[in-house]
Amino acid sequence: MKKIGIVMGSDSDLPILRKTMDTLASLSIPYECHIYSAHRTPEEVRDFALNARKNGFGCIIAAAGMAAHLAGAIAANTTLPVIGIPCKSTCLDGVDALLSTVQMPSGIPVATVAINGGVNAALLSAQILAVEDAELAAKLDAKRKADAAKVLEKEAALQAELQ
Ligand code: RP5
Repeated sequence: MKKIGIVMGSDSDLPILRKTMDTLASLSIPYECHIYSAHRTPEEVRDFALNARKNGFGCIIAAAGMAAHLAGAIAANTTLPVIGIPCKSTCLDGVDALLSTVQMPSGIPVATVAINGGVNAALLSAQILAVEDAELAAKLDAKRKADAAKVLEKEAALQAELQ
């Protein structure tokens, strides 16, 4: 199976990426996780992206806050799918990072998930790998069924309480 590459702009983003790693681990998907910043370590970001395909990655998740250029900078140097997570930092509630990540110019796409959307980034990367992996697709189906069952249990508990 191809690996998922996870890159975050700062260790202050790590709590969000822990959810990404946990979700990938729950699906037995291999990943690597790195701290590289589009602004503070641009050379490392470029090298990672340029070599990602030959290094066995199938998809890259890039998380950053503030003027979040990390996902776009990675996407500029690879044709692997790139998923951007806008991270909420101290100002503007993460809307700064959301707009910086989602508003890519034509030709260089980034699939942007919700602000702090670490879980969905992992699930979307899994769905990308599952296009060519029936076993992984079956795991994703099973997870959705389990998630639905949990909601219906809560619904049943609520209805019992309200009677
Ligand atoms: C971004 O700036 C990082 O991704 C982080 O979300 C934000 C703040 O970084 P630190 O100042 O906490 O290192 O590049």
